[in-house]
Amino acid sequence: MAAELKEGLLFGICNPLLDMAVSADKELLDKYSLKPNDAILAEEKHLPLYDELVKNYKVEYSAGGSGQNTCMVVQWLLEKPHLVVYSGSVGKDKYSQILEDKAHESGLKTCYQYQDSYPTGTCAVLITGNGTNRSLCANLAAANHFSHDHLHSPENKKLVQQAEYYYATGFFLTVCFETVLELAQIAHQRNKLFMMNLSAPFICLVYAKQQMQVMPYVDIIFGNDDEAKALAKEQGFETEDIKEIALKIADLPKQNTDRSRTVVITQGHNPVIFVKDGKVEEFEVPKVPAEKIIDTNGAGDAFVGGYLAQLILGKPYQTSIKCGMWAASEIIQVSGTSFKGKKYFN
Ligand code: 26A
Ligand code: 26A
Repeated sequence: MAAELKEGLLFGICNPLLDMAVSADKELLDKYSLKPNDAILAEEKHLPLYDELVKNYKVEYSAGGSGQNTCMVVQWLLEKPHLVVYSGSVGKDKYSQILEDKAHESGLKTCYQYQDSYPTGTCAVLITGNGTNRSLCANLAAANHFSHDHLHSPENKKLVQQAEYYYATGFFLTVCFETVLELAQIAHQRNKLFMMNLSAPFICLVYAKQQMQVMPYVDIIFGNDDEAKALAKEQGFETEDIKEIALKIADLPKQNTDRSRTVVITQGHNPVIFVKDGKVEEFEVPKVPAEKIIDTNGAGDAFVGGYLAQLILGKPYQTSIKCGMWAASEIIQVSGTSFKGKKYFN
């Protein structure tokens, strides 16, 4: 089946980051005013955190960045090399080499922009609660210097124009809104699916304006319950009920009215909420025994990867959700955001 799939059919964009994961405690979270489950941008006050991790903790370094995680999962599941093209900005250093090696090992085609004067971005991953909580604090560095013209070279333009599916994380709105909007408009003109992730509560709050400007182009939106609640609060939905919120997100203005917006909200071990054509459905999450959970870092990204792989194969959404849950359950049973080697059989 995968043999018939065309190279470059999914184009993804996000911040490529090297994850620095540690097993942490409340004291460390408190010291840097971090919540147990969150994803934020590092501010001035967070910068000493990275040195502190290196000095006082056992750091596990691994390829991360939300969008690259998702794109690699799609590659692992569909196997044929270069089905997915991924872009974002990195430095010319050891860290970007790790990210690139990992990406290429998965079969992902990278279309990185390389920065001369900035190091590759990193993300502190503080694991607490026996693996069930992860606090992410990203120091974007080179990733923040992605420039809009990167995708305008003849070579990269071709990569963008050949895609059948587009995926941008909400995280990338903090870096280059123009590029997200342009990809959304290209997808629209070409009548291809444009998909996004809410990515983090702060995106739904601080970047609400950009998020709402691009939302009319979004055919499928992914997110978790915390993000959905943040969006609901910011948009004045006046409800904290995830199903109601999901229905309202589906009903936000849409450019292409020929197909409705699909909304997929994950809630950790609680059911996945799915909205399509004005109908809301719940999907139970298979239990993962507490002793098997190593860390939930990347669970949401893997879910999206599993979902997209089945979407690309033309499978019904029920299969997409099942595969998303399966990929997420694999990720939470390993450290980091990789599970290469195992295969999903429907
Ligand atoms: C702009 N921010 C805050 C971010 C991120 C991010 N990826 C892109 N931009 N903050 C955390 N991540 C990544 O999310 C993955 C887990 O879902 C981490 O690098 C981690 O691999
Ligand atoms: C934390 N616990 C107990 C969990 C999970 C989980 N599945 C089982 N137990 N936390 C996350 N997941 C899976 O990852 C997706 C994205 O968060 C679920 O499939 C969830 O939809």
